[in-house]
Amino acid sequence: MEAKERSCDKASQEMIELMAKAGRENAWDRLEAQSPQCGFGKQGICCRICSMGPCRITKKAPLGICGADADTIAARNLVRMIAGGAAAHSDHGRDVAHTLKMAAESDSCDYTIKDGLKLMEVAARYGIKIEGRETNEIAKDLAETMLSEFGKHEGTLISAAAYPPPARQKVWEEFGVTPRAIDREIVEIMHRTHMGVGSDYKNLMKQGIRACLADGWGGSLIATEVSDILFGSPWPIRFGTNLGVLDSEQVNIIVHGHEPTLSDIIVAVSQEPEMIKAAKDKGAKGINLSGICCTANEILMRHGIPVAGNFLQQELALMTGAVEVMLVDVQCIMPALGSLADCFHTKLITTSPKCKIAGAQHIEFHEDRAIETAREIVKMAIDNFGNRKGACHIPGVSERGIAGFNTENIFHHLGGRFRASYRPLNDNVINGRIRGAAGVVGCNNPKQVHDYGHLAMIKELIKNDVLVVSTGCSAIAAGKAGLMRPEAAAKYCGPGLAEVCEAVGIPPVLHVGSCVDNSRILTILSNVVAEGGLGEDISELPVAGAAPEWMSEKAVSIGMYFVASGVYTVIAEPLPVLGAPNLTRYLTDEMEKDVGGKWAFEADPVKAAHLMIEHIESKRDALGINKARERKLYDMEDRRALAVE
Ligand code: CUV
Ligand code: SF4
Repeated sequence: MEAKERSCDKASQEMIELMAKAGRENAWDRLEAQSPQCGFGKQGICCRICSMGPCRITKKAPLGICGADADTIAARNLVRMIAGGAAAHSDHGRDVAHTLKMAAESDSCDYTIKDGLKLMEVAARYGIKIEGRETNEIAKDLAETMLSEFGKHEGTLISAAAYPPPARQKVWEEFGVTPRAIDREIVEIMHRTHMGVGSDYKNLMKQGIRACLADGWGGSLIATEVSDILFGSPWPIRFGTNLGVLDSEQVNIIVHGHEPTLSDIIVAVSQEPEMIKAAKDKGAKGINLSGICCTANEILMRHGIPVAGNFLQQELALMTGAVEVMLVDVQCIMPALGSLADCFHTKLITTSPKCKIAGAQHIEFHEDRAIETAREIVKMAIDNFGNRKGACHIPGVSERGIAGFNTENIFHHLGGRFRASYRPLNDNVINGRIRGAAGVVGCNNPKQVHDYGHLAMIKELIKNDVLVVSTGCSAIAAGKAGLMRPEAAAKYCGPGLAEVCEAVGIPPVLHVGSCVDNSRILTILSNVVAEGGLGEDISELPVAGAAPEWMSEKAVSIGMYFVASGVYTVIAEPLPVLGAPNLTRYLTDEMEKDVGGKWAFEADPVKAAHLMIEHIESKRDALGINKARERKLYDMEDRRALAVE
């Protein structure tokens, strides 16, 4: 297969070709080796839950040995995916909450509270007394309250009552899916899907819904809120992205994975004058830190650290031969990196006790000696600079853009400096300049042309005046394609969206962070509802979600919490349920009656964008904000007329 059929990203194509020439394999090669993939797994109708099996559903054998049918088996498999995804996000949330507790309890901790204002806001939402109290006391109470949200035995999640619109909370209450404790919902999935517990696919899905809500409005939200408190809330910031941000003349350190805790300290340590001097002593021009996947997004949002690439570029980055250290924490790290790093001087370093990889060196990271560990790792990178084998091969491809938007600052811009509220956004949606908004998020998947799904979909949406917010690897794809430059508005947007973007100087695709920061999209939607004029519930808003290249269990949990929050969500690779007709109908249709949102599967990103646009327009009709008017294409005259209005 040609490089062009694997990725639409120039830098990646160059590296894919280089790998082919050098006879080194990557995820695309392994996908070919795996093809054809198992049809039973793909359709979700293979069960390995007990040792009477494995059972798979065929015409001849429509039931497993225990009598489970296709819907039961596929539903159990799907909610177990949600358990995996929710666990990953939430365990991350737990760790940052624990770090907050450490920071609050000790003055000598390497972590401090960087955003006191956000601390107060979040503490107030969690019902913690603020007046007349020291920052550290408040932080300690907040951390402890949050930590108890994971395993408490009574009540429901505080955040599930403190953040979403009241109408949304009522939907969950009536349907019986208000999340209780974060860990509890995940454990209950594992219980309910054990051999011989429930077989009713709808009842299984109900627990999946409750668990994903505990992720989006619980574990992920805690991860985001506490990261802002500890590492500082993002603010619009310029950045560079793609493999061209690597520099052959500097010591290159790449951080990869998902958590900000160590990487944030690495940012500080890599800028220490002694470290830079040490690098220069070794003949390097300096230390060049960059990131991959969501660890990248975390330090991009807060420090403007360049992003070397997204998920499918992790192997390609090593292939440059220019990486002294690739430092990984957790999630989305390919085991393949171990043997690939061995071909170069690159040191692959694992840091979490949860994540050790064959071929990697393990330097365990503990929050109580964060700076010490970070210095050790940066020094290793510096010492490794002289060990490069042969010439580096760095593609000369990079882009620039603006990132750093969040729930609090996103519409500061729209409102101008003196009118920081969601009002201007709502007004622009109501008057139709902006038709609605879409969250385009999620991974890469070698089954799709790398980045193409994200870019084709996003371009189609903004062309039709739909504002896009993005996270994760999707945001990185958009950044690499120049869609996060403010100038992209004039080039790609419809007249209404272009006008709004140009007037306030924002790009048409807003980077709101990492995958746990999808919780920012939930809180943005809550704020839009609260601002008024667009209905009482998230399910009434002219918005839609998509993950055009998803691959991880986290993406399933994210998609499901958007759907369960009332958002129509389109993905390319279908959920593994197509062998289960009733479950498929439930997810793509009937579920909307229960929670206000539903799934759609559409492989073509442009068609998928139009499904989203149709949905947005139908919500506008329902809101009565689509005044009877001829839909027509705007020409330059119209644009000028709009601009002086
Ligand atoms: Ni979660 S978006 S591959 S890294 S989950 Fe990982 Fe962020 Fe997908 Fe990308
Ligand atoms: Fe087969 Fe039922 Fe066991 Fe699954 S739980 S492997 S369907 S017997």
